Amino acid sequence: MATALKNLSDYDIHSVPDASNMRFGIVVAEWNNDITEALYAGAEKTLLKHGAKPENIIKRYVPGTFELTLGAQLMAETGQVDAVIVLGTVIQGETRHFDFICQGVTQGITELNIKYNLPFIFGVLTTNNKQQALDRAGGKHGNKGDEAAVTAIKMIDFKSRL
Ligand code: DLZ
Repeated sequence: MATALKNLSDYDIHSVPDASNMRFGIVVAEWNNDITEALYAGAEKTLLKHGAKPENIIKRYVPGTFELTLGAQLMAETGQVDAVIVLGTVIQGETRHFDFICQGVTQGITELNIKYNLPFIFGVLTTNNKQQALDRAGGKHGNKGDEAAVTAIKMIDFKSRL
């Protein structure tokens, strides 16, 4: 998503289905937790805005973004959710660790989408610095958590209509 052109929190409210009967699992990485909590706040607020019931939103933590894949798989295997949202923030450091984490989680979440009959939504920020992450976690470019929540609702609805 080209955030320079699009605010992550802007969407057509009328295009989002009612979420009152949907169940969501949200897996949050503890690394950069000030940012990932802001992503969660955005996602939760957006789900509730579209009718999701608080008791149908399950939140769990994993240590870092690299662990989001297994966390999401374990969440899916509970059978208690219709979609899993993963929220993480990877900030470029001095080593290539950034590349390996980003590659690992991207591939991992992609594989889960294919392996399970369930939407896994990629709410992971991958930025050059902390300010870019803050800008996308409720700052001037909106909140990636909002975008992830809307995508989860739309994908559950998509599946239910097939
Ligand atoms: C080790 C590491 C580093 C350097 N940076 C981040 C980061 O920016 N964001 C994040 O979510 N996690 C980071 N981690 C932790 C890894 O995701 C993972 O938890 C560890 O490598 C242990 O598997």
